[in-house]
Amino acid sequence: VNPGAARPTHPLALAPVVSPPSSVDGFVKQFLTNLNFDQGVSLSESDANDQYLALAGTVRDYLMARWLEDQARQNEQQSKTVCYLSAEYLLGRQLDNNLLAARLTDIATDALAQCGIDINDLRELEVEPGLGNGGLGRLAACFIDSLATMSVPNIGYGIRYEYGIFRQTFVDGEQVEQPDAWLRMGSPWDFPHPEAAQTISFGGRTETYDDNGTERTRWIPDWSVLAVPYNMMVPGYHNGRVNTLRLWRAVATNAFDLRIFNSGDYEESVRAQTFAENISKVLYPEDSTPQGKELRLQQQYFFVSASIRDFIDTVLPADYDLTKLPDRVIFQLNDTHPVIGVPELMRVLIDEKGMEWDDAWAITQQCFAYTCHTLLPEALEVWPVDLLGRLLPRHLEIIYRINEEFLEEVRERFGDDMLRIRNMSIIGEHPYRSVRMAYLATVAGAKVNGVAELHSQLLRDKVLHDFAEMYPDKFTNVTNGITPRRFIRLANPSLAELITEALGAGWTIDLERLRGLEALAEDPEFRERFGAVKAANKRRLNEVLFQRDGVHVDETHMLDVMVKRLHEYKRQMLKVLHIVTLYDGIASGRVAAADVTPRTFIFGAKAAPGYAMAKRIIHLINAVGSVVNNDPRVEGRLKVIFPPNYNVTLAEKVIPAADLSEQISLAGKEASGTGNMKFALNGALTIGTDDGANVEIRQLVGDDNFFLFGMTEPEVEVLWAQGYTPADFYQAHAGLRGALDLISSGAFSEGDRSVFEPVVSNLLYDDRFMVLADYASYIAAQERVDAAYADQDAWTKSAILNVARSGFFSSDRSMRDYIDRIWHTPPVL
Ligand code: BZD
Repeated sequence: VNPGAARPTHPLALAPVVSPPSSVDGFVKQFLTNLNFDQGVSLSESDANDQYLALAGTVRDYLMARWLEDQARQNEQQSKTVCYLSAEYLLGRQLDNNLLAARLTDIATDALAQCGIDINDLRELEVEPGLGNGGLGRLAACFIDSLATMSVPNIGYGIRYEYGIFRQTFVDGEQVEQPDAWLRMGSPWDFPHPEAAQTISFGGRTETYDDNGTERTRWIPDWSVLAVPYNMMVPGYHNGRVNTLRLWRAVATNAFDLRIFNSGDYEESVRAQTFAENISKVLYPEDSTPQGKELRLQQQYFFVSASIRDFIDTVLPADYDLTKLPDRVIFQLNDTHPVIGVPELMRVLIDEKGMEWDDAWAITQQCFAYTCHTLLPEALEVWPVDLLGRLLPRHLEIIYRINEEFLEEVRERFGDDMLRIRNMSIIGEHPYRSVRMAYLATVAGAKVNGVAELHSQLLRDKVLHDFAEMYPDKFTNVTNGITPRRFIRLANPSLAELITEALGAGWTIDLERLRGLEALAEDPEFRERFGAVKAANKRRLNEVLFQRDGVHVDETHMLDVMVKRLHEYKRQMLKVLHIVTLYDGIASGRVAAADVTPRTFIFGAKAAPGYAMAKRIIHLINAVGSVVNNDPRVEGRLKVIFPPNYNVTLAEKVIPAADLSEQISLAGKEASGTGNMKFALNGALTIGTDDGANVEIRQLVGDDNFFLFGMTEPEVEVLWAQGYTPADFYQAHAGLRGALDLISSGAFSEGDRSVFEPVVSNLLYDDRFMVLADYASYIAAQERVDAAYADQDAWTKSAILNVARSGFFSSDRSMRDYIDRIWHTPPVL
């Protein structure tokens, strides 16, 4: 709104925004307009990237009217909004998703064909925004898709990293990281709004002052940056709804320029600019061990402060009574990364809005809820008090006071139990003074949830035990989910069509309807068609991988897939030991190649660049692959494929082709997993431990349709308590000995025994994640897999039952659970 401008009088200026006509002609016209006027080229002169950008712009134009309307309507209705605070959104490609949501896929395809363009050629140009590491970031993307589809008011807040997750390449089998310059060819899906920028401050000191007789505190920061919002559309599926994802980019303030100008040092001024803009430069690629780096804390505060103030200053009306803030917003904390928002909201309410501490705290406690995504103690984020106090001195003071009052409450409740107080304190003392962000989130949040039943139980019993005792009602579970739009409709169109034919439309937004497929599992004709879909998906994968990496997938093989971040707790090593065991059997002559079930093993995994053991395991997988794939004795019956740079785009091709889903983490370590759900919903059978959401998958699909192996979480605890000696398991199992000895011998490293020695000795003498303890059980389960796969018809029946019984894992259901148990945010229709 331009307050200085005269009221418009032209009738068009008063009319609502008009969408282009939903017809091929309408689309062609809009596309050409964009090509000419936005890209500045004629059709005949345009290249594919021009066409892609114009196509994206056209899709955007169709969504625009609803986007603008929905924002206005939400403000009018004063609805409660879910502000999802997440440092990561692993979105995947946008074009197809947005075409699907807006029912434009066929129109766009025909329209482009009439312009002489094959839309498939343009699809391939899109670089996915990889603004996340893995499960946590992908979950955020699924959730905002579901909220839009359910017409629930939501703003996703995050960071617009200039470089997302690194591009992985292999050089001689070893991971080499390349920067992900995803913005290089333009970013047609987002809109910068520099006029809505927020100034975010850092450093400096605090002081108290007298405010008409009351002592108040103010923060005198040292430096600041601008947070510029970039808005992305989040269209709901076939409901016309368009929500917003608002990602912040750091830009230097004028103050920076001024300082430089005054100092007369031009180079210094440019450096200062770079310093400010570094904040949103790159996604940290560590997904489990927080690095405690100052820049990371700057990123966190940067986006959280910008988001909270954006909501208060620009989404709420100017005169809004902030004591009613909990009626209008819930800030959902996606892990601890945004938890600095807690003292930030306190600071805004007290220092800027003049509220009293107790009132501000009562409000804050209703405005936040916290989702925990881990069980690994080393993954729990802590910030050194020194660092936090230097960067955010006022926030540290506020955290101290929250802690004081909290510990007073603990004393009132449990008495002067020093051990308990030390254990529950938000401030840890060892090995250095630090702020425990998970504890701060737990104390401040209205609710705390884990991401699968088992995980939530372990949070209550172990990780946050004392807190659960103190606040039993705070703790709840919401099992993760995945969006069926992207991971069935888009990723597996042949299956989607078969399902629609069988059950009618409607299942895409009501996934429990897949139950209707149960009866069809008994129908031989349906089984045959289902099997044909799987085979076609294997052929499609073969084409993709041949194009991409020059490798072939044999469609007669069982496709055995393990795709996820590389981490020792996820136990890719167990999979390697299985492959080496099979290979050893053939190479030693003990097993005839002809007796081995033909299998292709597909891996996809990025290792954090600083995680040496994970990188060695990647090297080993590639090394085993090049030996196994080239040994004539294997007769092509075993094949290992490891396409580099596993990402959402590749997942969409790999998962629908899989027969077997590997979910083999050590019990009690994988909070939930979400890949496991995608596989089950695409008709793969799972081989898995009793961990994370595997537990719930198995309960739903039934034991007959799931290959369970390994210790349970309590059994893991018992073995640890007894004192675990992995070498005993090595001694006890000839197959395991054979596999480890073969790796040690240099068979996969051209005779150089030193290359994989650290991997083997780590397993023999440490083995934190008990790979050796579960080996025998895993191999036995794989033998059951082989036996089951021999009966293709029975296998297909199981696969159908997996699909039919996994509707629970729709992220629409997750959203309903969050709404019922935590948010209480009705849809706005
Ligand atoms: O979150 C994952 C868990 O490991 C999975 O079990 C779970 O299914 C998903 C979704 O709940 N956690 C992550 O992906 N964590 C990160 O990516 C991460 C990123 C930065 C810092 C710490 C963790």
